[in-house]
Amino acid sequence: MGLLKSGFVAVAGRPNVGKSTLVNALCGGKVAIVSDKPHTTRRRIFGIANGDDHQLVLVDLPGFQRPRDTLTERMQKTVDASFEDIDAVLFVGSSRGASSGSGSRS
Ligand SMILES: Nc1nc2c(ncn2[C@@H]2O[C@H](COP(=O)(O)OP(=O)(O)O)[C@@H](O)[C@H]2O)c(=O)[nH]1
Ligand SMILES: [Mg+2]
Repeated sequence: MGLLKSGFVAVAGRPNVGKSTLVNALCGGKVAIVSDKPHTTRRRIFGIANGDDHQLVLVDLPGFQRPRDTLTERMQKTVDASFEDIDAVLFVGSSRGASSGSGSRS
């Protein structure tokens, strides 16, 4: 058996751009809630994607945002702290024409 490569990958980007959808697709099942409401993912969610020679631990995060109340402040702190323990960042951008997701408020 060959060497198994593994690592933690943070899935980051603005709210509502499809981060949770991507995590579910890569993991082959429903790991994270997908919603057209921004701020559905409020905590880190870990999904595992297995391949023949690799295992990715995908960390689905709340979207980047400018904190405007206690909830969004806590969510942004979760995002900031998550970058300390990971090996790579998978940045997800919106393909809907705007530079940020429709859930962007700032
Ligand atoms: N058109 C389109 N919509 C998508 C795509 N990926 C996700 N969505 C929709 O965008 C919304 C937000 O998705 P979600 O994964 O919850 O975004 P998150 O907030 O970044 O985790 C949902 O209504 C999804 O169905 C995509 O590739 N194309
Ligand atoms: Mg999400």
